[in-house]
Amino acid sequence: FLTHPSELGVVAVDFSGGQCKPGVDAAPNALISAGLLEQLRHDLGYDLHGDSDVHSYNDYIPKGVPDPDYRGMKNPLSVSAVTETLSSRVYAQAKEGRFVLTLGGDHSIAIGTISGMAKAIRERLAGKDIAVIWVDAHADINTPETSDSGNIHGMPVAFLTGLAKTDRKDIFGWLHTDQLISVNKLVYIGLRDVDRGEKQILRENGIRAFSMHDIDRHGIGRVMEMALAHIGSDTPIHLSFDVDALDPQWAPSTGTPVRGGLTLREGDYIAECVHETGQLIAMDLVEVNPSLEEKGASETIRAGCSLVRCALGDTLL
Ligand code: 5AB
Ligand code: MN
Ligand code: MN
Ligand code: MN
Repeated sequence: FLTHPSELGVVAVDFSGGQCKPGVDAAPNALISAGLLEQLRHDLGYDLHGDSDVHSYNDYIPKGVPDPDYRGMKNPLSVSAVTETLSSRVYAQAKEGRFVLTLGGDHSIAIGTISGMAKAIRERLAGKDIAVIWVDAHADINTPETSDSGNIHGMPVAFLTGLAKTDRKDIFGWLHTDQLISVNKLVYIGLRDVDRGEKQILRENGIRAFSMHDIDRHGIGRVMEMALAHIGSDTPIHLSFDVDALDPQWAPSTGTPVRGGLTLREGDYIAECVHETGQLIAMDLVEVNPSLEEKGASETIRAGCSLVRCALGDTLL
């Protein structure tokens, strides 16, 4: 599905407005300083394009205008403006036929990355839909109405599937159907903290989800077989990896940690399996927050680097 499989469009998004804790905006720099891009270039042989240093997405936040809550959403204008710009930057990289690697930032940025990929692939591959594998402790499918927190990082999937909409052009009204994904091509892995309203949305839409319970029962090997079988071999895959899918033992520095998560090896295994399909076209790594649980920050960053390397084909042999 890629015309230049060894070229990487790197998008570094220093944005934290989808939630309330500062620090997640520092993750792209921390990951890059830890040597991630150098490893991809030197050890894995990728040609890097895009942002090798961090371009500030905060420049796209509308200045000098208030950003009041809208239908309970916090920072709606800012998140909408940043993700709209991000969407077009991801689209531009994907149109070149490159793999797109996005380093977040909080998970609201997936509204930009996935919409950009969906549109580019539809244009490049005669209307083809992309599939999304969402690895997370959370389902991030709240609508503004079901969300208790109002934090948009808990809502990206609702906007991307068209389950949530607004009639405000400046609040995600820029999302058009060619940028949306189908609920049938969405698979969750690692869920363990899903809100009541989200459970109803998952049920009503028949969305495929593998919770930690399923991983305990079947093992990660069988779960990956089932997840990939659901997607099928003819569909490009966007992997959106929230570091909080990992157990806090491996990734303590994140805004909404939940105990009982994936081991680092299970996380790496998910990334390796998706790589092996040859269908992977994009990855997001989000929710690393080096300023939380500072003693664990370097471990969390190391875990994040490992997940990205595995998704991009780092194998022992
Ligand atoms: B994350 C919660 N469901 O909506 C909400 O980290 C948590 O991107 C969302 O997965 C967590 O606020 C968002 C309670
Ligand atoms: Mn999460
Ligand atoms: Mn998330
Ligand atoms: Mn989180």
